Amino acid sequence: MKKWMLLCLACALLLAGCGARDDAGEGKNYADYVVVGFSQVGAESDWRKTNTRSMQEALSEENGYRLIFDDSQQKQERQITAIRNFIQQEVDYIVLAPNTEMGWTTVLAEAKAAGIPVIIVDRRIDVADNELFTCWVGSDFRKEGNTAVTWMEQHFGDRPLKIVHLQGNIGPTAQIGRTGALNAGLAAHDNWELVFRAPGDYTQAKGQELVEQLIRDGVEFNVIYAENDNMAYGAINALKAAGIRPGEDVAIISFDANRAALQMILDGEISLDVECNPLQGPRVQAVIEQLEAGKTPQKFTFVEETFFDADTLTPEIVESREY
Ligand code: GYE
Repeated sequence: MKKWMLLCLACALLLAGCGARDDAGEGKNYADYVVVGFSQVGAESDWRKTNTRSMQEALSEENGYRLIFDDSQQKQERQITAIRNFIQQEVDYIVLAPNTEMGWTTVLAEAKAAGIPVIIVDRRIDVADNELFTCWVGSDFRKEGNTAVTWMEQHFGDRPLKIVHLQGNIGPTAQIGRTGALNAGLAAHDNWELVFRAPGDYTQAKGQELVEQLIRDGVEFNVIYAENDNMAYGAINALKAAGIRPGEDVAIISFDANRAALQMILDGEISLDVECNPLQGPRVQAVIEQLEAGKTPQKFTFVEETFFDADTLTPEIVESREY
């Protein structure tokens, strides 16, 4: 082997050795990072996947974090197990996107006893003692639902509505708020009739299945109120397969406002999409930075949200949409 080749080989071995020096990489030790355990609901929707990505990007090694990610597959028991694992691993912070509101007291008391701050994101938790968590960052789901109901009042007027309601899984704040608003709308309007309601668990497959079944059963309807975009996509597929025109024969009301759904507004298939902002990573990062600096973050922070329909949406907005 030539001299320069030997030199290169020696350098390569040296570099490989450096990389293996510790498992935190780049010569850093675990202690150099802020370690965060994040218990995520699942990967049921595009919103959720964007939310996970936002958290991973903000709490990255480049930014000084070690993120331990756990996907609970929409099961609260799995989230409780994940939190106990985080406590055992002595993480610096726990971030929890709760699947449901109820049932968190015991495990959060364990985190508190271990001295680990808990930041709640997205949906809220219902605990008697709000000192069990440090703060919450998320959306005002009832307001989102109210936005949809007001829009329906203004756009449908006296028209008789036969409404199909696809709910999320039962129990999370997102479902409670969006369902609560529709219930208020139903109670306030004699021309609004609920012809079907069932949980579609926020998934496209379940949304499609439910609407296919309704069509097979011969149920008549002219509005679908889907509590997220993925269920709306499934519903639209089912309608089209049966020769029913979304946006013409049946109006679609949805939540989240992912880019693909906004495109469907431009295409005339979705009538209204109420925005729900999944980009919570930088907000959680800001909260942790405040805590690291010994400051007290605001207890509840609502993210800003809007809505989109054919009157307000432009192709430029769709193109520039981050998710
Ligand atoms: O609307 C839905 C997701 O909690 C805001 O959960 C979130 C909801 C969101 O799966 O797509």
